[in-house]
Amino acid sequence: MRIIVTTFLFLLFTSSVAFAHGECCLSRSLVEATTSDITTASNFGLSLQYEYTNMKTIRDGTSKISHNTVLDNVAAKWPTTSMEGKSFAIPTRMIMQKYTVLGTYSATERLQFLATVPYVINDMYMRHLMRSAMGMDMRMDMKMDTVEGLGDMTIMGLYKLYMDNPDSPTKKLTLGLGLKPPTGKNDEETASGSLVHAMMQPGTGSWDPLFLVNYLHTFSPVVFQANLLYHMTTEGDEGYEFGDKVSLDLIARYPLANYVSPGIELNGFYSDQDTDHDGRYSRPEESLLDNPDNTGITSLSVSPSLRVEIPKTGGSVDLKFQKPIYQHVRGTQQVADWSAMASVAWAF
Ligand SMILES: [Cu+2]
Repeated sequence: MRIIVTTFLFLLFTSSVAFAHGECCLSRSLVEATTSDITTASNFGLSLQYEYTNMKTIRDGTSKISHNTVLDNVAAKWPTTSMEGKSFAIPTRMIMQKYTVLGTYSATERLQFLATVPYVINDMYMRHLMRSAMGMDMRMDMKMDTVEGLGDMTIMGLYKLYMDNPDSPTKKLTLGLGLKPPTGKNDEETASGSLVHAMMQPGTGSWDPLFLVNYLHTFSPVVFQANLLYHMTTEGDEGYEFGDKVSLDLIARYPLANYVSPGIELNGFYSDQDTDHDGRYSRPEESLLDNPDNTGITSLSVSPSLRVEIPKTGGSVDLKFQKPIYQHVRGTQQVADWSAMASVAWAF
């Protein structure tokens, strides 16, 4: 039973779908972790997860806007001729991949520690609009060099404040306090020597506290959970400060058969506007992405999931698909169209 519960916890924990810094956060895995029964795990746990996020759509507020319309609007504001010419770049597609290793350790019946270590691979395709000094316009598509590396890890302590039954709680309240140290690089540069977009960097450069509240309630056989995570961002060492992030996840899981559990989630997410204190990442005249005015989002997503336990072992496999159903952005931003996640977990 312990093994199953632990596995269940891991699955929840590991069924994380992450977006770019803008749309979601590195601490996303923690949300998933704490929405699981991970807090009842008795020993150690380990999991490896893979996430794939596809971003293509550009939104202006809540409306979709085509890539070329964004460029048309920029071109319309430029002077017909200018001495030095003009250029403006927008993202046309971004693919974010992330591998995360997650470990948990139960210190006491009520206190548990967890840590996540991500490795990120970010690819971006962009379209450039250029106007020559003579007033000739040209559009050109290009792919940026891949940015990859260790991301920001997270460590967190989880304390079970209330359980109706310590052995197999049907009601449980958990509080979490965590820290995200800046283990990922945030000063990756392009071939031309300028800083890569802040949102595309593997790390943020900041030490951020994390606060979490999780409530689990079982209406047998369905397990419901509500998870609230507040990621209080601080200024990074390069002067860039990502906006504070709040996520609220509502989760229902239904054990259909012995080893199979489908689930459904509603994921609410809010991210405040970024601030580029020293202006090192900002080039608002030349790039849609490098402009803190185009940061901050409110979104709502739906995520069907499926967990399959490997019989007679502490192992399990989890699959999840996340589809945003509402996105409101500040300014004009590229948003996530969908994400997919797969993970393998072991409980010991
Ligand atoms: Cu780019």
